[in-house]
Formats: sequence, C-alpha cells, structure tokens
Amino acid sequence: MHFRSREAKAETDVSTLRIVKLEQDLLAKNNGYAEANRRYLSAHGIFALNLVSSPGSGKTTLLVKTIAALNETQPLAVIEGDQQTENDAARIRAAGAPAIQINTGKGCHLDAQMVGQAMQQLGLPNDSLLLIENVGNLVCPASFDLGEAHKVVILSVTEGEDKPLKYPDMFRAADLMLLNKCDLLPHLEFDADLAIEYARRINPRLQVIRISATSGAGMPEWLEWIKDGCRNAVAAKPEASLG
Ligand SMILES: Nc1nc2c(ncn2[C@@H]2O[C@H](COP(=O)(O)OP(=O)(O)OP(=O)(O)O)[C@@H](O)[C@H]2O)c(=O)[nH]1
Ligand SMILES: [Mg+2]
Repeated sequence: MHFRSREAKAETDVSTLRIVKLEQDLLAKNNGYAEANRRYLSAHGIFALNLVSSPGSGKTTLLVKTIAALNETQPLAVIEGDQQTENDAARIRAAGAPAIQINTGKGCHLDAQMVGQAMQQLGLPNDSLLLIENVGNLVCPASFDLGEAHKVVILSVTEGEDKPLKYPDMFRAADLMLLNKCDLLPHLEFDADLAIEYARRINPRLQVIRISATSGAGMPEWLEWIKDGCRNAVAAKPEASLG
C-alpha cells in the first residue's frame, strides 16, 4: 500500500485542478475559433467534413477516390493534418484538388485556429466542399470542434470490432461511420455486424456505410451522402433563404 502525506496529496489536488483549468481554457479558446469557422462556412454555403480515425484506416485513399468521383462537378478543397510530412497533401494534389498540409509536430490533432488559417489560404469558393483529414488518432480529435458540419469516423475492418467501445468519445462525436476495407472481410474474422452494433451502442443515431475505398463498394452511397450535405449547405446560406 502507498501512503502519502496530507501535504503531498493537497499539492497533487492543486496540480490536477490547474491541469483541468488549462484544458477547459484550451477547449473554450478552440470553440471560439470553431464558431468563427462555422459562421464563415455557413455564410458561403460550404459543406465541411472532418475525417477522423486511427492511423492507416484509409482516409487519404478514400479522399483520393472521392475527389476523382466529384472533381468534375463539385468545387472542393482539402486540409490535411499529420504530425510530419507533406505526403498526404501531395497525394491529394496529384488527384487534382487543392490541398494544404498542416504539420502538427508533437500535436495529436488539428485545432480550429489552424483550420481557419488554412481555409483563408485556400480561398474556398462559395458552395464548395471542404474535406479535412485529421491526424490519425482515435482520441484527441474527438474533443476539438473545427467548425465542421460533421465528424466522419472511419473504422477499418483490420482494427477489431471493439474499437467503438474502447474509444467511445470519437464514435459519440461522429454523425457517420464509414466501415472501410470491406473487400478484406473474406480474409478476416472481423464481425461487421458486431462492430456496427458496438458503435450504435455508443451512439444510437450514428449512420453507417460499409465501404471499400479500393474496390469502390459503397462509394455511391457515400457520394450521395456528401452531395446531399452540399445541397443543404447551399440551401441554408443566409442569402438563399432571402431569395
Ligand atoms: N484492402 C484495402 N486497403 C485499403 C483500403 N483503403 C485504404 N487501404 C490501404 O490502407 C493503407 C493506408 O491507407 P491511407 O489512405 O494512407 O490511410 P490514412 O488513414 O490516410 O493513414 P494516415 O493518414 O497515416 O492516418 C494503404 O496501404 C491503402 O492502400 C481499402 O478499402 N481496402
Ligand atoms: Mg492519410
């Protein structure tokens, strides 16, 4: 058993309170920037999605395929978040879309101020689609509102069915889950129904699309979901409601 003096315990309590206060201040500051982003996006009819997942679930692959399918008809741009490298932004530019890479260094998530600056640099056209790929991490990005319309969580079938139960905040914060790499199901013991049941146990209103970014299965449903969101964002623009 471990005994601590009353003084040592009081000191720990004070440090814990200080950390909690710092976290609250950080999140409050972020929420201010997120609200500014949201106002800007809504005033310009821009539909913004924040793609969140663990590393390697297929976010960039999915974005490349999404760009290939929509680029001709839908103005769009991408903000890429990674701790290091320009790799993902280079993949997006090669697919034909403008992209800004944010390197967060030791940071494990994008924040709303970084995204606001990147939005200004991109000069997003009215009525466009903004796709934000967050840093691969199932924990920190859940707490940071970027001003997006929806968080989209990508869970790939190689990760295990229990991830929604282990990382509930992310699945609670998301409105849509893309169950990716479904082409691999025949080779795995992954139970897709069980994974979806776990995710809905955490978040009963979570929409789910089974998808394979590489084979293209499920892509039409995902693209329809995006197009619906873009139409709604344009229709909800303040000037649209006046006219
Ligand atoms: N079989 C299969 N492989 C996929 C699928 N989607 C992505 N991959 C592969 O998964 C690996 C990681 O894909 P990325 O798109 O780089 O994943 P990411 O989520 O962007 O990774 P980070 O940005 O590092 O977090 C690559 O080897 C992809 O080819 C899929 O639907 N099926
Ligand atoms: Mg990526």
